[in-house]
Amino acid sequence: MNGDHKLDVYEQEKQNFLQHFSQIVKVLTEDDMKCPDTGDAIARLREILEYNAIGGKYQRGLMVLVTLQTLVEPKKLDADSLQRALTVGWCVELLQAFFLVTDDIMDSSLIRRGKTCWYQKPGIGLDAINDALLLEACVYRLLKFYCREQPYYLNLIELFLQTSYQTEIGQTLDLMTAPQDKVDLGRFTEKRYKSIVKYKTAFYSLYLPVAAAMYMAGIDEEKEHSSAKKILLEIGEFFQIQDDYLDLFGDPSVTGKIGTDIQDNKCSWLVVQCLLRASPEQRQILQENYGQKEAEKVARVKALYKDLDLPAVYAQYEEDSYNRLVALIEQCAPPLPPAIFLGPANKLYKRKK
Ligand code: GPP
Ligand code: MG
Ligand code: MG
Ligand code: MG
Repeated sequence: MNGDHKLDVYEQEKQNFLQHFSQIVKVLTEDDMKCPDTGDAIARLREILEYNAIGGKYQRGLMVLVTLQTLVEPKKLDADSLQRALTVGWCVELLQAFFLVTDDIMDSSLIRRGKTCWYQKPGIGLDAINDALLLEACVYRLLKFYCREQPYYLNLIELFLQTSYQTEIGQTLDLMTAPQDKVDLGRFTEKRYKSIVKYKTAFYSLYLPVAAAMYMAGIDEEKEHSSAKKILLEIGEFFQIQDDYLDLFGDPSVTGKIGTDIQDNKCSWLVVQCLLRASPEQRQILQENYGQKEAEKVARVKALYKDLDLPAVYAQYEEDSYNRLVALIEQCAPPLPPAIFLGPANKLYKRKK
């Protein structure tokens, strides 16, 4: 079900996608020549791009390209359209880099994509906030440079702006539900969980890349976008549940990051599931150990999750969720090709990073 036996179009396109990055950097740093007074800043921008946009899985960026190739027959995709699809894919990656640089500050994370988080680098610190703002600005500079003349230009700008707003609202919910030094287990409900992940993750990770490709293919009807959104937000919810599971049970050498959800008092899928199953005594253990940085306390919470068989609960959830998703795609995809949803779904389920 994870597509291992099929030709993986994502893997096939990855080289192509990565090769386009040097052109992206070139376009974004060209002012260097014309405007010598900002040269130092542009040199730093290059460094920010190379450190923070590279090293991930590029799934969101590739999704733009792969979706467009599914929606438009190859002979109608000329070289310029492909360049634009690669660029819009990089815009999604840069928006994500903007989110991650700031998210790591807010979550006090140490490692991202197997490297020190940008704000943790000596001499960077909170200047990383401005660096993140530059990454965001690059999204709109690229859209203008490559897509200004396209009929879908305004749709793309509005999509990126709207998605940023939704993600920031989601991050607000995430942070407000995880106050420092105040563990209130009553906040960690399934309902609150679903709202957080829909906004902080699902819009930007799934709907944004597919919707961008739909607009580029000339599909701009509300009806098609709302069915796509329905399916993609479902995949997005699963994607964050997986992220929460891997935060604690993933292998950092594979995920490239070290989990912080227990320490940060986060409304993680694991704590919500734990509360649904905990006895009063177990709830008390959670109350005493959650949301604190001491390693023994984190280990105590992890042991409790294992006592409650949460890894098995997760495996069962993954299976059920995939089956529900396939049914939803059958029901809601037409007239859009189901492949634009099955591709991302098959790429994400059973992932380990
Ligand atoms: C994932 O949360 C959500 C984001 C990275 C969006 C952040 C949004 C901002 C507006 C900054 P996470 O903290 O679980 O991700 P990770 O596990 O990768 O740190
Ligand atoms: Mg984080
Ligand atoms: Mg976070
Ligand atoms: Mg996480």
